[in-house]
Amino acid sequence: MNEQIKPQVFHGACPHDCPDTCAMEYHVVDGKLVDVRGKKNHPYTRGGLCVKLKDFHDHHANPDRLMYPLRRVGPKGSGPNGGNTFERITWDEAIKTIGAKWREIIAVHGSQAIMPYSYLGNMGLVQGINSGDPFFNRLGTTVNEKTFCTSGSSTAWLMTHGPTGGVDPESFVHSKFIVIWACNTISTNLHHWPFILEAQKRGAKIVVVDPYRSRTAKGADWHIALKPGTDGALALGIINSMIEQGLVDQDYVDKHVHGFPELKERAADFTPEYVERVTGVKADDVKKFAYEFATSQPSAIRIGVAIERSAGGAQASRAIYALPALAGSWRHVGGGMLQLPLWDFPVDWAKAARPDFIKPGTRAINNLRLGQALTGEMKLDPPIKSLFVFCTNPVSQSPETNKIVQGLQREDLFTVVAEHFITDTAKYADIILPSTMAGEAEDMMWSWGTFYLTYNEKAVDPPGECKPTSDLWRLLAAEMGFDDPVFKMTDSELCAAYINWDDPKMGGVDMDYFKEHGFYRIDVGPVDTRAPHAEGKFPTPSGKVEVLLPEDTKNFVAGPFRAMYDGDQDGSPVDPLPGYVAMRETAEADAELAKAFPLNIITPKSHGFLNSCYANEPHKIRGQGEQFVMISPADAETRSIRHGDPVRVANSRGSFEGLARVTDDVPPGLVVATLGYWRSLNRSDGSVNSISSDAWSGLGRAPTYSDNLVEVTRVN
Ligand SMILES: Nc1nc2c(c(=O)[nH]1)N[C@H]1C(S)=C(S)[C@@H](COP(=O)(O)OP(=O)(O)OC[C@H]3O[C@@H](n4cnc5c(=O)[nH]c(N)nc54)[C@H](O)[C@@H]3O)O[C@H]1N2
Ligand SMILES: Nc1nc2c(c(=O)[nH]1)N[C@H]1C(S)=C(S)[C@@H](COP(=O)(O)OP(=O)(O)OC[C@H]3O[C@@H](n4cnc5c(=O)[nH]c(N)nc54)[C@H](O)[C@@H]3O)O[C@H]1N2
Ligand code: SF4
Ligand SMILES: [Mo]
Repeated sequence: MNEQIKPQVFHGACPHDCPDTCAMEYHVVDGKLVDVRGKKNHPYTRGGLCVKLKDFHDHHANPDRLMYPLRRVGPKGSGPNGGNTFERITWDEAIKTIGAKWREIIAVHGSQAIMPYSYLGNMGLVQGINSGDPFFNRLGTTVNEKTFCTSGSSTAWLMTHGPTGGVDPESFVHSKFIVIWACNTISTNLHHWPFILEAQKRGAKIVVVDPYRSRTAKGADWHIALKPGTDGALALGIINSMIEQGLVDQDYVDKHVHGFPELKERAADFTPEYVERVTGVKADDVKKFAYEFATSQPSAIRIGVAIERSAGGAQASRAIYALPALAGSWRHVGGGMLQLPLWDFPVDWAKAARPDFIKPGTRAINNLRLGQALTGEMKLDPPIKSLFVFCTNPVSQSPETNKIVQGLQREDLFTVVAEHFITDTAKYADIILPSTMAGEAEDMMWSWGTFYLTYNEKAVDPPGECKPTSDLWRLLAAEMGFDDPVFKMTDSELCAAYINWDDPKMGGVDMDYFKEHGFYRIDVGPVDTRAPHAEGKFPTPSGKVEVLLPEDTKNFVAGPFRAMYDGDQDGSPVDPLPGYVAMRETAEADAELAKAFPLNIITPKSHGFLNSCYANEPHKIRGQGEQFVMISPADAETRSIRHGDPVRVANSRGSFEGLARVTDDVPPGLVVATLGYWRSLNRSDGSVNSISSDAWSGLGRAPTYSDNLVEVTRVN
């Protein structure tokens, strides 16, 4: 950057699906984005961005970026890598083509034959995941139920604690015993780490519960390496041991926990010895954890998303959520549980997603079942004839991607993808629409990892013919003849409209405050004195932590991301108590399957990518390394695999290839391959989601990414 010229500085908010929601600065010279930095005066970001975003301005200028609308020419599959061939068209042609095609489909099949498909590729209220809901709900399309992430954890949380954020991540500096449970903080929640280290400096012990030695496990004082998917048994074992050792804060439990006697009975079977057999964690360690967690107050748990990714994930979450209440941790500043601060945000989700536009009886299709929906495996009347994808890349990120690819290749499917790049998904589109990046459009960012609401200014004009997502809905609404006021609002007006300014948590600030300061910490109480449940006050029907649910509680799917839609809830009965549910794919459940595919695989986030973003940039791939498969020395030896060998990971759903990393960071029986790599850029046309299953994990219809068996072989 030329230091001579003083840049113009604009407020930025990282748009990614990341708990940190960094406050940024866009530096602009002569209308060009020359630098993007972390905001120094932000108490959480503290001036630093992560390795993914440290050259965000270059990302905006990536020469591979989509600049113009494209239309497919020739038959499907006639382009590179089995994708389509495209030619440039105008926006006018693109919108008219979409309108004409949709009118045709609606005339024959009805509007539910069209399905939007989006996720948190952009989290913004104006440009992100839910931004299309008002338009698609008005059009009467199938509702896209979104449960990629945290739906199991959130369903369990709402059942147990009600809609409140829990411990402030910044209050962790006051904790004395910090448990990071199924979270790889150093890679996925980087800006929380300094608060944890500060607590450590003040005497706290850091414990990581993770099946393999992640970066974060390596940085902890104590790594508890349990078998994946056995968290429910471990948590119930800790409860059992707390009771046996007389460590329960009975006064807190009597006042603020509903169902303790029943939970005690449930936990009775989970003796430390039994738990050792199930989880692989030594009985003495279970007892030690129970003792230290209960006596080192304040104790706090940071739960990660990965907890929900196996059959019993949400049931395990409920058991973990009980721990701070039994230990009385909630009494203290920095004690309790951090799930998602998002529940406290004064966002008007109903205004943002307009569920009132949904006609009664409209169906919902879950985003993890895209392959089934497109291939006809899911019986649908009408079938899906058009798919509109934005802010997500299902061919990389959804389970059972071979099935999705098969569906996307249907000649009779009209697919539109709004994107930055020709991704693994976009390459199968009929129409591709070029989208703006964060510095090019105005937005308002909530957070699922901090209590800051962050404003994102438009710093530069979009390059080429890129348009903000919000423009899509204006253009398409005009094309489809909708004149509801929401489709005529500017981005500034939408930013303002989606916030409940009268909520006391907004502290009387207004849009002008954001334009001046860029961010605002919602008023949930000061970091250094905040103990939201010292006196109970849980926002549940009983006002208590509900470890025991009313008998008639039904499975429901939680979270604002599912379009606030209540028409298609599951309704299946729920175990009134937390519990341990074994994984779906195990030797016990299916000996034949386990014989063919003896290894369990987990596919956590890559350090150097943000989901599938950046995984097409050569320098980012160099930093992260090509797709690798971590395998234990014992499992490598029996398969004649040496460090660095190309290997194939396969099961009946598909396969992918990567380089073996033989390491005792993973225990025998387990392999680890991180997520995000594009299948088209991998050694073979496959990724970690070629082998994953589209089975739900139970409560909240969460995915089962950690609950899959595979075999690994050397590729000659
Ligand atoms: N660098 C980077 N950061 C990211 C993302 C990214 O792609 N890259 N993605 C963002 C998104 S969308 C999300 S949801 C968050 C997720 O962030 P995290 O919650 O940290 O999720 P993961 O990295 O998938 O998994 C965290 C850890 O859980 C472990 N794990 C897997 N299965 C189990 C299990 O059954 N039990 C236990 N106890 N542990 C298990 C994994 O080994 C891993 O080390 O990260 C966000 N931040
Ligand atoms: N095996 C396995 N699979 C997983 C997971 C796992 O742990 N293991 N994790 C799951 C989780 S937690 C999640 S959250 C999902 C995430 O899945 P996705 O949300 O699909 O993940 P991203 O790769 O971030 O996809 C975002 C896409 O949106 C595009 N995009 C970004 N901003 C914009 C914008 O403003 N406009 C438009 N039009 N496009 C934009 C990006 O270019 C990118 O291609 O993946 C899930 N898949
Ligand atoms: S991806 Fe996360 S850590 Fe990186 S800049 Fe964005 S919010 Fe911050
Ligand atoms: Mo996620």
